[in-house]
Amino acid sequence: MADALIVIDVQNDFCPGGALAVPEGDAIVPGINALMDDFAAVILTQDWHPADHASFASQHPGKAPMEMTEMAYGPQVLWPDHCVQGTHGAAFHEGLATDRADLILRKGFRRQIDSYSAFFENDRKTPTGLEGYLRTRGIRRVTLVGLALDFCVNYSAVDAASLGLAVTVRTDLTRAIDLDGSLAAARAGMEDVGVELA
Ligand code: VGL
Ligand code: ZN
Repeated sequence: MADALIVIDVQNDFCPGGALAVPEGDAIVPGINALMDDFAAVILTQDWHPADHASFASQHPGKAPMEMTEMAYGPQVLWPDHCVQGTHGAAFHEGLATDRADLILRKGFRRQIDSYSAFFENDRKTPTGLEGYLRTRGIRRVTLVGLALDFCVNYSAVDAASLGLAVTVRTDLTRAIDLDGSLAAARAGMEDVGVELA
């Protein structure tokens, strides 16, 4: 049975100095690189937004980053502009061993829908295609690492479990944003659906 390592959003904007910096986001890079050789498949995800993405507070007059808004699909956190397509902030951290990746999956490219998960966008319906990729490669077990634990790693892990994959999150190779208790909620939510937090 083939196992995949899914590396979530290890991009400059989520590392110290970036637009949506996760504390110590860069500290996990050497450990992620070292893990890659243990897996039959390595998949990198890349948050990849148009400059006018609806998840950006800048698109909502009177709103500030980290406030909430209502999208067609429900509540949505408003973020600082980040991971804009083609920018340095959207590029992978320069230390990440990107050559080892079999697949680079971009997400969040539809202006009206954010996409935390590597499997389904935030409307919880629009697929990214990753499910089919894994299935057709015969991959039934995935290990997740990357940024941020309480948003994109969390949503990806819960979706992977809901698709029947065996899911491990190497929490030592993640870091969190921790917005209003989001980290504790994410840990509990992952454990509820059988994600192994290692
Ligand atoms: C992420 C917020 C907005 C993440 C992406 O990678 O966790 N968080 N876009
Ligand atoms: Zn984003």
